[in-house]
Amino acid sequence: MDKRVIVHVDMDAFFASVEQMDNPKLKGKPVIVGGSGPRGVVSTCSYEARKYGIHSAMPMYIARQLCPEGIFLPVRYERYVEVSKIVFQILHSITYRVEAVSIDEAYLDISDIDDDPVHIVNIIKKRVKESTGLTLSAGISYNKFLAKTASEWNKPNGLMVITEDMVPEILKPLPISKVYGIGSKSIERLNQIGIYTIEQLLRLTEEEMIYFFGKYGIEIYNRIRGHDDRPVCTQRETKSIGRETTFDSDTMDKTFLKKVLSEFAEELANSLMEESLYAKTVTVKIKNQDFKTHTKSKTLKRYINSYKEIKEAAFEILDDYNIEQGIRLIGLSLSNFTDVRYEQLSIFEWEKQLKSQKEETNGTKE
Ligand code: TTP
Ligand code: MG
Repeated sequence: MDKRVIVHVDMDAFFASVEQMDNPKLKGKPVIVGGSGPRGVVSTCSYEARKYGIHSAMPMYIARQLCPEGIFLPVRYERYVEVSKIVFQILHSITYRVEAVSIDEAYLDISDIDDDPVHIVNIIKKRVKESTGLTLSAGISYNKFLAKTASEWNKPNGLMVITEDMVPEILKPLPISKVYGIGSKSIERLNQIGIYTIEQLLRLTEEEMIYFFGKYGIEIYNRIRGHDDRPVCTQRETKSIGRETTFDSDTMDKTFLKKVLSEFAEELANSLMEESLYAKTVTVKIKNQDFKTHTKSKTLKRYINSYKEIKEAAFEILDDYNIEQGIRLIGLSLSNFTDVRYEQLSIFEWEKQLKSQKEETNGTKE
């Protein structure tokens, strides 16, 4: 197999950075985001606060003791989701091969993009900075484990490449906790026999690895030697997405039903865009006065993702439906997905576009 090009990106001090962006007075200050109750813990804190020894999962009262002058803020999860969506849209504009690991972390497989990976990552960083004001750290390598190791290398705002010739030397000093697949129980057992670093772990034989890690032994044995075949999973768990509503009173009014369907179509189109998916099957669900449910589906010749196309397919289904009694509920759903690229601009086109946007903005300011 040809060597892959895998990128791992992770936003820096994510929740705290969003707070600092939304309130610039907080920039450069120790900001701690977390639970406010008596048993609240730190979700995260700004790099300024990390200097005081504060970190995620630490009880808030300890953080207050360590840094009384710190700015302690509650978690505004919805706001972070909003920002996360913008970041993921940028990632999806580069490739559809994006695996979301968490709200602020993703893997990208850019093996099929014929461009310098560092250039691509710099474009991602630049775009994220321009759209959200935030920085991220990125790692580039030929598998997931090494890409993640690289992104953690020089946070914040880091960019690190791990090439084959750097392995395993670069991994040797790292603590065993950095190896994906080694849980806290195994760490404890290994520490007990004096193994703390990857360098020490590299001395174990395959049999010994199996003894410590069971069926994952060989996987971990290979991983610390720079072999990791885990794919970047873009596969959707989602089999269908849909919206439905029950009316206060039953209706036979087609114009009204179409209005409801077009609202649903708009929401569903947005969801597809966010996840860079296309759908091929459109289904309208109707529950009648007599509580009988009818579902009518239409599988199209091609994959669609726009509001207009979804709406038109939904209207066609409704037009074919003979309304004989009052309708209690109507729903619209999409299934049969593919994650083909959606109108992906090449990186160069995209840079051109950014440049012209900038010129336009500059122009209007003058
Ligand atoms: P992380 O990426 O682990 O942390 P971070 O982005 O704050 O900092 P870093 O620069 O080291 O990447 O987690 C992302 C967000 O998830 C983080 O901003 C807050 C949230 N989070 C919790 O709520 N609890 C936790 O224990 C951790 C680790 C994270
Ligand atoms: Mg992060």
